[in-house]
Amino acid sequence: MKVLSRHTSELDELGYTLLPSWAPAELLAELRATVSRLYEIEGEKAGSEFRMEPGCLRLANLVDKGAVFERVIAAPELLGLVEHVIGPDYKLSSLNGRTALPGCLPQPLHADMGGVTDERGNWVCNIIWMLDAYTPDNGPLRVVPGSHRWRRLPQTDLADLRASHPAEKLVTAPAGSVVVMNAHLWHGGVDNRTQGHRTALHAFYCRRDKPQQQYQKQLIRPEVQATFSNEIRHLLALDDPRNDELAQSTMARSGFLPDRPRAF
Ligand SMILES: O=C(O)CCC(=O)C(=O)O
Repeated sequence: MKVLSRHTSELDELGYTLLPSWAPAELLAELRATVSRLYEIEGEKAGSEFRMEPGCLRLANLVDKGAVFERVIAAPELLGLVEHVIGPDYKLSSLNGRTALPGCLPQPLHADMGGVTDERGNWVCNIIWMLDAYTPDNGPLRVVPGSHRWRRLPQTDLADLRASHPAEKLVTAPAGSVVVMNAHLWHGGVDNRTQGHRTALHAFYCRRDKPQQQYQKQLIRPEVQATFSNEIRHLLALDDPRNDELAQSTMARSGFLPDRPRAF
């Protein structure tokens, strides 16, 4: 898969790369409409298949909830960047939505799944799709460039979530932009100091020898699974006995929210 060398160098050096205004307008509009509809339908239960987060709305298990999300998880250029980070042996770990509500607190800096690189290297990659613009005030992403190579996790003072890391940078960009991130990078959403909502999708991938954050085979309804192409089935590890075994034996992990046993 052909990917731009600027993005691959940024992923190597900084641990993330921004693709400004990347999503076509019609896709962005459909994603925004679908996410709003899901929040309305799911109400207080939104996000409950995985985690709730104070000050935010969340959605989980999105591949089950609209064919439009297949375009998010399987965009060829973006998968080329996932492959650059993790190698060719990757699968989707989860697809979630997250809306930072007015007044929400910053997330602690974290690495996704609480993971550092292992003897085979990187094993997590996250793609953030900005359905709203990320501005300095509405709860954008902060990152600590280069921290994906440090092989340790941030020590966060939970009593002072607003404390900034001396090397952190805010990632801001127009709606429709996409950030591809080596998810060992120290990162987190910051506080939303505006009156507006700020929504993003997180398409999260992991190496195939690691457990999925959300066990897609059990979460996605059989009638939806029946519509998938072979490519999507492979990406979701629906026919992969090793993935079934991994799902039996692990906790559902986020990176900063407490671990809990898998309910599914
Ligand atoms: O919503 C964002 O921009 C970042 C959120 C994040 O890092 C997370 O939920 O792990």
